Amino acid sequence: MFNLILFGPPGSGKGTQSEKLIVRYGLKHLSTGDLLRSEISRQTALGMAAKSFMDKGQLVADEVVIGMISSALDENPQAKGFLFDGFPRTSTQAEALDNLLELKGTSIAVMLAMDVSEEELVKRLIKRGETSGRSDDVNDKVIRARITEYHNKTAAVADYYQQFDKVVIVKGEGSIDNIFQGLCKEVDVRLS
Ligand code: B4P
Repeated sequence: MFNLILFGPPGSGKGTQSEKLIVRYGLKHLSTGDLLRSEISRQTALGMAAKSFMDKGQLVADEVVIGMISSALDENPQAKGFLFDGFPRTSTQAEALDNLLELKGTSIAVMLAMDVSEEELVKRLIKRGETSGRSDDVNDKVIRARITEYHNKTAAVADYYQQFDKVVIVKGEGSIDNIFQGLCKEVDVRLS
């Protein structure tokens, strides 16, 4: 199995690049943001509880997202590998993921961390908010809160994988295709 984490702050392009990477490498895409939005649109109890955090730009509780990922791993026993998008976002989530993968006899091959300036992140998210209907993209205050959550809780996840020498920083600004080529280069070295 080849398991990859696509890492970066909100708006760094994780969702955008994941769509392209799963097609190229045949990986199963697991986005906790997408899974949570699907729960919200189906108005499940989990979705309604998550929405109150997401609307404020805060992270959803670790147990909730770890439970979702655990179920998704069990539901895809035939996958040739997973692309984790937006997960793990805390050190607790990272440790839980390692344990879940170990139970399946596999591990994370690499974390590709997308580097994008804060100014560019805010610009992209405000632009997406004009058309996406996403409640967490519409105002500057919530966008800034998401970036603060990233610095306070998520950035440390890169340190966690750094101790195992699994982090590669990739340029996240420029054209979508150029960024994709940079990501593929890193995947290809590890697959060959
Ligand atoms: P996510 O759904 O993970 O979304 P994101 O961080 O906002 O965006 P992403 O980086 O995927 O950006 P995208 O490609 O869309 O999280 C949403 C919320 O869910 C979180 O705030 C949190 O509350 C909750 N959540 C999710 N996972 C969680 C977890 N594990 N634990 C706890 N809570 C969790 O790109 C953004 C925009 O930029 C798009 O409009 C795109 O078109 C544009 N763009 C992309 N690449 C570009 C480029 N190269 N140039 C210009 N624009 C570009």
